[in-house]
Amino acid sequence: MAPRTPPPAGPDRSHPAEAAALRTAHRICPLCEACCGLSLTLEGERVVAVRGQSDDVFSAGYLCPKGVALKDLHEDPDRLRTPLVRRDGVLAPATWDEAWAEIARRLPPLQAAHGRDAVAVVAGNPVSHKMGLLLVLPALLKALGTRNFFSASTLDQMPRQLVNGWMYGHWLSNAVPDIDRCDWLLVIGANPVASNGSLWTVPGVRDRLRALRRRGGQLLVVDPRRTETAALADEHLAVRPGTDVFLLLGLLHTLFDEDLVRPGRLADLMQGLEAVRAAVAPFPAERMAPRCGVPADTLRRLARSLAATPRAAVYGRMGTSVQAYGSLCAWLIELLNLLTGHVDAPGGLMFPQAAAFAANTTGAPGRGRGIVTGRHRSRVAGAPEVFGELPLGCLAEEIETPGTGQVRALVTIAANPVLSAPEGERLARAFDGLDFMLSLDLYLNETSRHADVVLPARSPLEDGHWDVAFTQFSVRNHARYSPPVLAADPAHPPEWQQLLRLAAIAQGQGAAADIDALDDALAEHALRQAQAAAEAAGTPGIDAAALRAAIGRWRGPERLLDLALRCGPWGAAARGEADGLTLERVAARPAGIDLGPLAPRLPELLRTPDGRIALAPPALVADLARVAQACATEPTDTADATHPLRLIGRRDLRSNNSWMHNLPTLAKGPDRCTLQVHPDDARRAGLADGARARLVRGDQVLEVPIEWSDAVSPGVVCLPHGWGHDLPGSRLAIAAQRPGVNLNRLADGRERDPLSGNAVLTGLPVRLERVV
Ligand SMILES: Nc1nc2c(c(=O)[nH]1)N[C@H]1C(S)=C(S)[C@@H](COP(=O)(O)OP(=O)(O)OC[C@H]3O[C@@H](n4cnc5c(=O)[nH]c(N)nc54)[C@H](O)[C@@H]3O)O[C@H]1N2
Ligand SMILES: Nc1nc2c(c(=O)[nH]1)N[C@H]1C(S)=C(S)[C@@H](COP(=O)(O)OP(=O)(O)OC[C@H]3O[C@@H](n4cnc5c(=O)[nH]c(N)nc54)[C@H](O)[C@@H]3O)O[C@H]1N2
Ligand code: SF4
Ligand SMILES: [Mo]
Repeated sequence: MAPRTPPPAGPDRSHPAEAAALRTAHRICPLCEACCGLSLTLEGERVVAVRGQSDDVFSAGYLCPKGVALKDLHEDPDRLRTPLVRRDGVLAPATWDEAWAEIARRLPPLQAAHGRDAVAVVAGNPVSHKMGLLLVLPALLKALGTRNFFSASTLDQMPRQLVNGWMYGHWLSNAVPDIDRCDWLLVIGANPVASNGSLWTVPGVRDRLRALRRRGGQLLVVDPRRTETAALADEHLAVRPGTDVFLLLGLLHTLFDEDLVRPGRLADLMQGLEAVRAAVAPFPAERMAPRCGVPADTLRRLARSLAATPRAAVYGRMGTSVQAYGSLCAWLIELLNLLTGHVDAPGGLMFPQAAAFAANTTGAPGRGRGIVTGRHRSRVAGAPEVFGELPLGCLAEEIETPGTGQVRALVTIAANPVLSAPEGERLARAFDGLDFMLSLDLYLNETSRHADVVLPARSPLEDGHWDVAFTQFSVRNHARYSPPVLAADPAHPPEWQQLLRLAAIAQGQGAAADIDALDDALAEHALRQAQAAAEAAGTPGIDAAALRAAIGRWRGPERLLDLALRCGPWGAAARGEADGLTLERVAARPAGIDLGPLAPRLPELLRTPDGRIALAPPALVADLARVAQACATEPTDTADATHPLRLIGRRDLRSNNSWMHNLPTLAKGPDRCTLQVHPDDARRAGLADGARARLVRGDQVLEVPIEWSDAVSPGVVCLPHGWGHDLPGSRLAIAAQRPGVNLNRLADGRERDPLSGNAVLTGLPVRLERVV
């Protein structure tokens, strides 16, 4: 991959005095899944420049404008530096002691009076990027003991996790396209050139896609919009929003129909092939084509190419996930790859092997407990728990509906559901009805403005960093750790300590609990788990006393990381103290340690009870009944005459979900919150390019600027999510200047994929009206 580093506004090195005062620090970017290595130039405690770290073993110098904006984020005067506590209805700055005292005064009595489920937790997207949050959140959830746990996963990737779990035995056993060795890549419902990849940690993806084509490979994109990724492709297929299940069934049916099923090396590991054949039999390409808008001969041609190309992969993401058929889509995509022999094969889809924290790497190889869902259900809708979570689309009704188990208190952790979840306006009203709300956030924003106490996170540059989640989805195995770049105010506790203190309060230990003791208990717990995993794996036992002493130089998440590295596949426990990975050894190499290209991991990775790949999980096969039912009606472009258009989303390189809109370097440039409309539809509605229009769904109306664009298909309109920064009580001065509108006011929390609970966020039925 060729490094691509935009020229930063660098320091003047010709001036000796200035050059002497400068230092550089390596830092992994925590903002998106690409996990780029950045090189920061610092003068004292001031960030002077941000560049891509060209010798980074993983990202080789790539970065995007958001990485550069870490400087803006650090300096943003609106970023919270002290806690806020509501007094007489107003959120005012408070000391940490005052904030903890207020939480201790209000939270435990609510638990005592109304039960553990009365406190709900919402964890947002940045949790998966911060080791201090991700590694300590389980301790908080255990202390709270609530079933009402929600996260951004049910606005996003829960279908894929569920399918991973059912087929391979672990939620996070997620195969990623082995892009650098791939010759044919079908991208469905993803726009990695703008998003920088998802469940696929692949920095510099644009150059890697270009390289694929340069070596004679083919890139195909299935998307209702001709995206930045589609613009690079050999072929763009404009699928009708929400109809991928038909397209995928048409492809899979063709594999059986034309005798193209070749599972190859994995055939003996697979279980359920005949059940799949029977299940897809009613869905031939010719019958599916009119429903998805892609001709049958194209579907057949694609299926043949996939089967005939030795190094090929189908990659599906967001667009296929946030649909009513999200889990079916994830399953069918996996089947296409498996049945053509492209899983666990170089150039196809491969399973990363993370150096630390990967559950599919620990314990007995090749077999496990598998997953279960539905251990409990949401109180109002009866939605099943999946991966310990309830659907975020259920949160509003859980707060609003009286009765035993009603949610009366809420903790949001790096989450902004007022903008990112369905029915934002309703959620905001519901939050005002809570007895207590606590937000851990960087900002006073659309969600945290409802809180009674807001606890600020430190600037990311003040935390150490290891990607707990994304090393598990990376295109190459590697180990990189960044120590804190800048010193934090000692009075400002890191988030892991905030979570531990909160856990202590929830357990009745009060606000003055001994955090060091809780931290020690956390490490002891992890040590016991590591011991149990080693025993289950039958590997040489772990000497707990020696390990405890070895990791003792670290505290908090770093200690857990050192332990996980030592006990991981490249760790000192397996490879000896002299050669194995330890945090010290990783930290000594700021540009990272390359652990090589992805290597085959089946059957070792499997954690299903029978040690096989479950091709036909019964719940997924049964869910095809919904598709059969839909196929019983005539295919139409529009289901609803009053809402003839379909609304889809859009990501922009300079934006990140519902935040970062307050950072000057990202906020400049053209308005990003525009509604793209095909010129034919715009003319029909009498809407000029640049005009304002009313975007209507039921009784919800958004007034939006129109942007004519033939990148969207006729009948499709496209608006980014995460906007709507004009709500009173937020403190986001720059974002408020061009607030945009909240797309998710048009989403409906009841519209979900029934198996995973994932929200439907694409293909929303809407109409356009002129502003009069
Ligand atoms: N219509 C529509 N809706 C969508 C999507 C879509 O494509 N279309 N995408 C969905 C997806 S994929 C996701 S993941 C969700 C994301 O939705 P959320 O999980 O709500 O995440 P963000 O919108 O990124 O908001 C992150 C919040 O965390 C705060 N924050 C940032 N960094 C930190 C930190 O280090 N510590 C703390 N404590 N707080 C921090 C930010 O200020 C912000 O309040 O949105 C979903 N919503
Ligand atoms: N710059 C930037 N980067 C980000 C984020 C961000 O907000 N901004 N968010 C981060 C997060 S949390 C995530 S989860 C990832 C997501 O990363 P991706 O999965 O790449 O998500 P999107 O970029 O939203 O791409 C989804 C694509 O699906 C298309 N689509 C919509 N409906 C349908 C449909 O019915 N069928 C098909 N086939 N396609 C459809 C959309 O037009 C869009 O091009 O990005 C991450 N990276
Ligand atoms: S691509 Fe993602 S990880 Fe890389 S600099 Fe941009 S935001 Fe950071
Ligand atoms: Mo996401």
